[in-house]
Amino acid sequence: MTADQQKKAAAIAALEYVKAGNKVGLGTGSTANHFIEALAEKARGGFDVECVATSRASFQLAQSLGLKMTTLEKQPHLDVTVDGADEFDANWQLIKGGGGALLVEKIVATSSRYMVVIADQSKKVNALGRFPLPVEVVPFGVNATSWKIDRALRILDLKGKQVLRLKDGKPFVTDSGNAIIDVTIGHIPDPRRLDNLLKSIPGVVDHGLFIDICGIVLMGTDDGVQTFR
Ligand code: ABF
Repeated sequence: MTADQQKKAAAIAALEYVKAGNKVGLGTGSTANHFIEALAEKARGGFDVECVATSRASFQLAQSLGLKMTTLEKQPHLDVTVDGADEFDANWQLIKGGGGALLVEKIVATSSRYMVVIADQSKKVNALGRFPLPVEVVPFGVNATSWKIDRALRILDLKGKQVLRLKDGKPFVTDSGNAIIDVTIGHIPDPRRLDNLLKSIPGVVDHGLFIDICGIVLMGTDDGVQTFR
């Protein structure tokens, strides 16, 4: 099975966690796109759901496929969110944000009773940190914020290489108008402490560590979909 087939298998398996009448958070990225397509197909058969998207891209895809869309303003409590991830560990802690939608993804996931993560096998790690940690920052004073991120890492005896994310040669701008610094750390022994330290930095809007947010991971493998809960 290719990674994409594994993603699709996990996405289809996630349909089981969505009940008729649910308010559903739709993730962002190629795995989440498979889920949006599968959910839209089910909805065309008369399965009634209402969805909130985590990015403009997911909104456009879902709407173009005929899914009924709403907003978190109108529906502040969702039943379930299904989203991809860049990494997950044995405790279902995640790194997300490779696609740049981490802030809205975190707001939507934490507004849901349940978060289902769908992934291919490459996303499973023993310890988080191989994937560069995306940190969403206010563009004002970005170098000062970067210095404070370094200081937070030093407190934990970690070293991180920071790179301002670019798109077409210009700083990447998130759907919320912020910048992203990708921090390559390699190994994050205590994701919870790093979560707290990063969140305490003025200028850091949020970051890609999702701690105690995910309820279940569905991972596509060559031998079927594995469930971690
Ligand atoms: C989003 O998409 C992100 O938080 C994560 O960065 C990414 C996963 O990408 P893909 O599903 O394309 O592998 O969920």
